[in-house]
Amino acid sequence: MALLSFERKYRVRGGTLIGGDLFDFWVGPFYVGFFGVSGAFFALLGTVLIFWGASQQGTFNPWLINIAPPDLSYGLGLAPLMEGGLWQIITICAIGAFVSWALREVEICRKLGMGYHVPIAFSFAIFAYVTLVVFRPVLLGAWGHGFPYGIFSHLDWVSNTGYAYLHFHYNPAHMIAVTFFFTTTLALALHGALVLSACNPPKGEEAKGPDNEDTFFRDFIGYSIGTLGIHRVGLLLALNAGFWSAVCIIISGPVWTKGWPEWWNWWLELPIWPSQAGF
Ligand code: UQ2
Repeated sequence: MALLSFERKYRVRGGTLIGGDLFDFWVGPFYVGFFGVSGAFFALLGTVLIFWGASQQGTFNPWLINIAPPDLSYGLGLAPLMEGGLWQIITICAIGAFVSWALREVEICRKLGMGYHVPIAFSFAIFAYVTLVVFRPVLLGAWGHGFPYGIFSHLDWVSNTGYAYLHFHYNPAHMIAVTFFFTTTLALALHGALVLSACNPPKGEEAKGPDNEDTFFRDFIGYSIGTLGIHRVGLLLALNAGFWSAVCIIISGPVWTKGWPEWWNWWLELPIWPSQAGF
């Protein structure tokens, strides 16, 4: 559809969640809405605060900037700006920006009469982030359990947190999450390769369609999941990757405080082993 007639059909009033007509407009190609304004506000404020924090610490080296959460001794209280308070405000800004972004997606879905799949998918990513910096710190009783905002510093946090449980790869939910991440890349590689192989032929050759795509996989493994189905599987795999990531970190500490390798002792304690039955 030509852009102008497309705009007449879809650049329509309504669908806003709050604010009514007040922010119901576009800036260039971008729909604004109340959540475009709130998103820009939180994103800008959070970014400015990161750079202001960096200036107070004396480095703008992007590898070394580090906005750390408060010391554990502050518990769930407020900390002075340069002792984690900045991290607390930036965390509020980040959550405000992420949630605004998701709700702006919802408003666009409503305008266009589409399903809410995209904002629901994004909400899983937000959920994983909030689990790291709010849910788990609250359950453990201190904001200091959140991760620091910095390139190397957050890597150090991941490493330290992993070693605190001796070997994080023995975390069963981590195993499930990793499996979903890998399967997501498998599915996307299959899908991307299949679509390009059919729809992007060399110059002069005709493009093939879904019949060829189906036939390739029926010849290959006796089954094709179909053009709609592959997207359902893809969404399911990706959402599960994010969800089990959140589960694997929320159970580390609040549920299980020992090393993860030891969790597997339940296997040796099953009543199927002679030693367990007293033989
Ligand atoms: C498919 C299909 C597509 C695809 C792909 C398949 C025509 C364009 C990739 C094949 C996918 C299968 C068999 C499922 C893979 C499942 C997992 C968990 C990796 O059949 O229909 O549409 O892109």
